[in-house]
Amino acid sequence: MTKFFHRHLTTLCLAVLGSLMTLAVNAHGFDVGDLFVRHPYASPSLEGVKNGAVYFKGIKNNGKTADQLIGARTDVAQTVQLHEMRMDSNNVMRMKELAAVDIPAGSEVVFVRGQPEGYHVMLLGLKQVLKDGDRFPLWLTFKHAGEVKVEVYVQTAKAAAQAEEHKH
Ligand SMILES: [Cu+2]
Repeated sequence: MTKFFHRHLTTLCLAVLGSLMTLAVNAHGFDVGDLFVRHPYASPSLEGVKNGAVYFKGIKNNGKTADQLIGARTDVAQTVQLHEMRMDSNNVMRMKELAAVDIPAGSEVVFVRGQPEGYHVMLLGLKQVLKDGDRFPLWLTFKHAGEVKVEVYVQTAKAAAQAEEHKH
């Protein structure tokens, strides 16, 4: 009886520990110079699908000078591009490659998934399937702050965002 109770308690403790760890991994970020890259994440990819995208909760510029995101690379894709998504006059989402994304001084630029308009880092020619729970490194290059290696968390889209998953 005591043994059973003890085991039960251990399971409970592990469960609590597990949820604390989940809390800890839900928020992650990377500093580079005056910039803070908040929570890089990507959608899981399906077998045979060659494209993916990386998002950020935001890239914040705590400095007094504007910066620009000018490039990105990762080993999981052949080509990485900076993309802007915009709704055209026919309400069709269009994706455009950008040479740079402005990160103005004192502000945070949002790169979240599931928004009709915004930015993302496009992964073209995926070399591996991105599975929920996977992590992979991504290098971001900023004009002034330089290069930073961030860790991208692969995670399933929230229900509300799923309809917005883009394909191209
Ligand atoms: Cu794209």
